[in-house]
Amino acid sequence: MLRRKFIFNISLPLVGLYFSKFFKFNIMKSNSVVISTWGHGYSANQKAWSVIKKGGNSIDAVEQGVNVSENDPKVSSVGYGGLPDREGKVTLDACIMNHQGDCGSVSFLQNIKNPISVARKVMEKTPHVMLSGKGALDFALKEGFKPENLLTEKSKKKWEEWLKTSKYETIINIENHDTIGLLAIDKKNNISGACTTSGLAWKMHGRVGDSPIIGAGLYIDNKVGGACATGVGEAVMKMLGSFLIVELMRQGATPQKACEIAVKRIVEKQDYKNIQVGFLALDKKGNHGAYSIQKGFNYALCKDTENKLIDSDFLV
Ligand code: SD4
Repeated sequence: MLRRKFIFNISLPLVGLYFSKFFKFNIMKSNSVVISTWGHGYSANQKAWSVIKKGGNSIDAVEQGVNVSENDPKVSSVGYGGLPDREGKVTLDACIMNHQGDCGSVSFLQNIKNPISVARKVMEKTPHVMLSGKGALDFALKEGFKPENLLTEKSKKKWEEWLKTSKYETIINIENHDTIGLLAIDKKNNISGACTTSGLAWKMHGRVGDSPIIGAGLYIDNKVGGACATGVGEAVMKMLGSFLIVELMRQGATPQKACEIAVKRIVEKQDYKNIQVGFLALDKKGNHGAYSIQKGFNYALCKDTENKLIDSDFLV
């Protein structure tokens, strides 16, 4: 009798502990989120989310997510089908950063459809952060990437049309500024980010924008969160927008407030009338922010299994 009572007394708390753990596990809310720039981010999010849903890492999610835009010839600002420079050459910039603070980047890369995957190889297989131009191409070929012509018939026609006037101007929110920046938090609560682009259409041959520059086009700090940028890269490179946003969040700003401060920093110092810049930010709790200079910036947000396109708030 006494023995039975003893077993009952010690087993009851153990059973309680077991169930409380089980219950806690079930109610523990995952901070998993995927967020990316512009309308084509929707399909990229879907891919990234499918990786995260299966328990995959955020670095795989961001790479495979933006690969979708890189591979899509209808997206005329990223990878295959990207609009060329003034000489009719498609030149690509990309960078990637993981939760451990490792990063890789390629700039002025030609003939390789998936610059983000080359950037990841730079991160994982070289002692460097950034490879550029012919060196980046040689490295990609050595790693088994296939060379291909990235100029589609449609992009070629647009370039030939542009050549008739050869007028260079940045046009707000049209497809010459649709870089994809994508940030993701996985089930282990680790954040990674990727940013990939063919850059501004009709740029000078050799021009590199903000997208492959760590701190400008993208920045991740697993203690704080991440940020990415789209729009006229020159404006972002002058103030390292993504780094600034992460540092503002570190000091306590919400992701939204941090994006707003970054946009204000641009307009205080630069002529912003004819340029668009948009920022996205994510903190480690899964809260997001988005803000742009002008109307027209949108983004895709995937959270709790819902993926939706949202119009960003803007300054002017
Ligand atoms: C660049 N930031 O090369 C890129 C272009 C871009 O949305 O973002 N387009 O300057």
